[in-house]
Amino acid sequence: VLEGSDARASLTRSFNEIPVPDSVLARIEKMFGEALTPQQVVERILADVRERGDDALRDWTERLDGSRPEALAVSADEIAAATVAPELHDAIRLAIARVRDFYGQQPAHGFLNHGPDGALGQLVRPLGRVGVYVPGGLAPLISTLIHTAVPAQVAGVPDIVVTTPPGRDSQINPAILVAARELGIREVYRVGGAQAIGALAYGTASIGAVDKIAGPGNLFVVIAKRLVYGQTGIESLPGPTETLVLADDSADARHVAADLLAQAEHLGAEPVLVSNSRELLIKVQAELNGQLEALPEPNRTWARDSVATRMKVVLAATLDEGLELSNLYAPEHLCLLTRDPWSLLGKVQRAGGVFIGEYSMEALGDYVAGPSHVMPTGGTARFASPVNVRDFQNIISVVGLNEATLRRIGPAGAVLARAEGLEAHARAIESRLDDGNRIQEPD
Ligand code: HSO
Ligand code: ZN
Repeated sequence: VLEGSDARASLTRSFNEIPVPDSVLARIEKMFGEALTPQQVVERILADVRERGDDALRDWTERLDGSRPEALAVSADEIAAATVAPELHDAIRLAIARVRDFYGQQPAHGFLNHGPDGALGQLVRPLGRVGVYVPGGLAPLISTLIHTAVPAQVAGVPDIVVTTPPGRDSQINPAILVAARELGIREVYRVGGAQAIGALAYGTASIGAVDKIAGPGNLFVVIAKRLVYGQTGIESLPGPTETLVLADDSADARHVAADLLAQAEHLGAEPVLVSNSRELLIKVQAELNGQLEALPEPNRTWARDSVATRMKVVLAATLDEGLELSNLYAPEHLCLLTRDPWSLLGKVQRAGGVFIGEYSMEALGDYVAGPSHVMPTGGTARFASPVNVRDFQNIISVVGLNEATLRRIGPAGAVLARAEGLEAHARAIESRLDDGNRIQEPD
């Protein structure tokens, strides 16, 4: 249990030091025969995809995911034929409808103000082509496809393509295909990891380059997104997930433990518990052990790894101090399980999402609450936001001034231009100011 300055130190993060588990380094060394950093591995993969296109995608998929898909694109027939149990199909439809409804409420329009100056404004235009990365591997994240693609669709993006790693049989989970079909997405590719990010950024014969890549991924995907930024847009850098639960003595220890475990079962997750009640911390510890043992495999192993290696438990002097620590940590999810959680909302400064009270568990937010579950991780909530409609739009500034305004503000423009030593700028402004026949005195 951490307190005071120890708690502060432990909750202070630096995004430049993404923690790399020893197991990942060992796997790299085994695979490449030398001790490379994850970044060096990603650089190699990206360079290869850039150079050899589809062949590089097949080779890396074979090497890293254990299957060699000849056709990288999932065919229209496969997408049309995919089926899931009716109950799951209904749940997919409900999730899409609720996320769509939520983002329909996000203001996303431009403005053009005609006034005495003439007109000034902003146009808002959807991006043309967006790539959605859907993590595969241990859990096929159906919901991540929905929670990334829907805000892009609400923004009006006409072309959305999905990449996701195939299973060992080269297939994509049918539920991902059903969700894609329900969303009206027609391009789905069987490729994941850094190689997928390379394909989306540079384009290959099979996969056309995109304007922006969205969606979460593992360490290699996050590094690849950082490296291709500029070649293409990046919505944010969501990586391994984390939840900070702030609870007081009124919280039900069973719920607190359940919420922490729901997060812990994600690979690489970091569960954090902060409380001003030592009794609650003790109760949660006991609950956590019991619930962990009751989980089926392989979830128990995943969750135990997160709890044993990354979980942090903090005893705060007061709830206010707890919230201060949370703002320092900038969690992806902040769950408020306190007597009066709404009273804390005004003090929340940095978090991806706030989950208030016992009926708003983060797990519900992962699926059907409404806001996208793709939220800033690793402390990036200091400067980044959850995936939203604005991520998929460009703003275009509009300047349409009239002559009277030019006369009024033009001389100041010319003065600034000369102060910058940019004579041609000053003359471009004055060429119109000097034109006494055309410009009328303002009335
Ligand atoms: N909690 C994860 C998202 C997710 N959970 C998808 C279940 N499926 C990161 O926010
Ligand atoms: Zn989750």
